Amino acid sequence: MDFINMFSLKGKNALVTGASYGIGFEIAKALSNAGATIIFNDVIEENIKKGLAAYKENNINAHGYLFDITDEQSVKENIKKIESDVGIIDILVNNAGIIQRKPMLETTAADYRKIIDIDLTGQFIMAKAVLPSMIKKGHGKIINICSMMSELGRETVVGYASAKGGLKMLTKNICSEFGEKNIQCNGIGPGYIATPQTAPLREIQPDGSRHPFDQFIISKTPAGRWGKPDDLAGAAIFLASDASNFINGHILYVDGGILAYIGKQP
Ligand code: NAP
Ligand code: GCO
Repeated sequence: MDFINMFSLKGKNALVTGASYGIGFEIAKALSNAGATIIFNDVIEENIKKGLAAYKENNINAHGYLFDITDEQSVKENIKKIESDVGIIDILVNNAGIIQRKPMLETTAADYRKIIDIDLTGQFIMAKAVLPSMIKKGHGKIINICSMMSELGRETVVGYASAKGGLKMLTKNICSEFGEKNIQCNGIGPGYIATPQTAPLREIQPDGSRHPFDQFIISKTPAGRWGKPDDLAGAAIFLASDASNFINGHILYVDGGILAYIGKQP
């Protein structure tokens, strides 16, 4: 196989969760550029419409579905529908997720459960729903969107860090259980990426200065900048393609070097 074909996703169906905008949208665009047919979901109908229009603007004929990744029954029904409307899913990107920033002592068990549900249990439910057809077809790629918080802790994100740490292990466990079936499950661990999720951390202060967290992230990132959603495109295409067929259970950090660095010296 020549090296370009190795990265080609022609003839593959890719489902990216929570991909009306943000990181999911950019990953879906990248997979489409590599030849895949794009399917995405969202929990808000209005966002599906906006997502479909945004894909169209980029000349992508995407298929949008309204369902919540935490609702096992609805996930099963929608995967069945996608398989009959579009075909078997060759690539699942578990991208949908939320964050809550609160000190641990103010975080209720209900807050914590909600984050674990959306950022970890939902990914299990999605993987479980697509695996039977992948097994039958004899191949499959699952990419879990992990985080710096799969490796590092920080104040105010206890539920998120617990979920993203768990997602790293869900990745390794799916690899362990289904590697023999020619299914690869890997993760992408984005650094700090400029999206609506991180907008509050970059808000300009009333005196016109940059948010202290914004400055902190720049000083912690050897690249000296926030990531852009399209910085994740190469990693996504690689892990979705045949080029990564013997890579399994790996988390590929795309973080401008954060995890390698102690931070700028004073
Ligand atoms: P975002 O801008 O907040 O987008 C998240 C998407 O997930 C939205 O489309 C959202 O839909 C969807 N979603 C939320 N709950 C859902 C559910 N129950 N079922 C289906 N869809 C749901 O976030 P992002 O920054 O692009 O992040 C995407 C992923 O990357 C997340 O897993 C996040 O944790 C991870 N990540 C982000 C960063 C970063 O710096 N931004 C870094 C590392 C990892 P609605 O808005 O319509 O509800
Ligand atoms: C936060 C951020 C992070 C990032 C990302 C880092 O409040 O610390 O939102 O958690 O979004 O996951 O990789």
